[in-house]
Amino acid sequence: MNPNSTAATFFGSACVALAVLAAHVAIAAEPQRHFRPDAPNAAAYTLPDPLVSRDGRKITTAEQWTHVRRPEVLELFREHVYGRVPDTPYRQTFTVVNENPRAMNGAATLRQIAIKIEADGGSGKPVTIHLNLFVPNARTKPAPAFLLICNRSVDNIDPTREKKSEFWPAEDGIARGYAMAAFFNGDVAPDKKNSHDQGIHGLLNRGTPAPDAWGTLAAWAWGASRCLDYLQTDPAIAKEQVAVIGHSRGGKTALWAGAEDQRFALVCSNDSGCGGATLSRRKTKEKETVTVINRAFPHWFNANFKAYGGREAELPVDQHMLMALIAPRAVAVHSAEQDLWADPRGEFLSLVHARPVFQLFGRQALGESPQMPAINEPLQGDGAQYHIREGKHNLTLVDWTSYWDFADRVFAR
Ligand code: GTR
Repeated sequence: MNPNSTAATFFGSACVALAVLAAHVAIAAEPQRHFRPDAPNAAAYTLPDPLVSRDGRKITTAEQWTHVRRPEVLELFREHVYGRVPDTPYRQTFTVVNENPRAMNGAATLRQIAIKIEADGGSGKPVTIHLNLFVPNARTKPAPAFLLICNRSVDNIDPTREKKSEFWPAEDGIARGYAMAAFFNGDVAPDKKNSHDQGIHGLLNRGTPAPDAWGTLAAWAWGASRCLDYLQTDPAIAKEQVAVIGHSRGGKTALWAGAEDQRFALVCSNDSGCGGATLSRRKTKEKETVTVINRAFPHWFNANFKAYGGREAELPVDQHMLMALIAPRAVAVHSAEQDLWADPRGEFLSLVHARPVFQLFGRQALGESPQMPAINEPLQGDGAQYHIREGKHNLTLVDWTSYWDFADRVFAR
């Protein structure tokens, strides 16, 4: 038996079976909801136990998790999935290029910040991340903030607010008392194959990338951390209360950013699917697989990850361990009913199976043997939230509202 698999995983499978059964019962009572909680052909699988170290030791305390197992799991994800950030030294400057204290009819202050990254020694093309930030003017203390990793066009994060989109409903966030920050992922690295000589890869990579060198998701996550570097210097922002949020490929990125950078207090994944919230080992005929994602988007992950298409059982990690890396901070996983490509149930189960790690910190995550909630009824737990919205693959105001509701609780507002 794989030393990373334990009896706990059989218990886990039993929970899965129970949860599946329970969810089917719920659906039978609500035939108008056409969501199928589980694809009928999900094959059996066994997850690695987050609480057994590589040398077979059982992890029983928060301290052991923090000092032994967490660094090990983080390294496993770097080595086998997302890749390692190079240690090339760089310099970073923040320039406020535009400021408007009366934005949004006086409701907010807009700051546009150019975050310029240069390699030490000055070689290579500098990278500039354009951070847009609205801070609520009606506040008595520094505001908690949401940082969106925008993987759609820059129109979605328009600082002039001539164009508005649900993808970044900045006015609504301001009305809720949250600072709203966003950057375009393409500022950090282009979303295209064979781009290891471009963007931040071009600036910081030295020589041919190693099999464990950072992929594009890791580069975007690194960019989110540079935005957080700025946010932590801005006196209008509560620096211990910054959430990172992303949709789809941006959601995968948000989760990895939250794993790599423990300064993010809340991590919000939206429809992140394969390589994000959903379990790689869980297979259904509708969902994206490791083989498919590596073929379509080889640049997102490191070269080592390519070996795991069709061999997911050999991965030393699965995505519940990515959720676990966020503990004891808060994580919200959102899915959409029709987005079977992202595998809502697999996204839910990742959170369920991360619970033992949250429990080391006295947090209950989604609670004991939780059932997948009904459509549009967020399941708010202790340090974790799961929400499945009706509709398609998208980031909508319904999602944002639920993230803000959860953040109100996390930040005790
Ligand atoms: C899809 C991809 C998904 C998801 C999505 C997106 O084509 O297969 O993994 O990331 O793109 O980012 O919108």
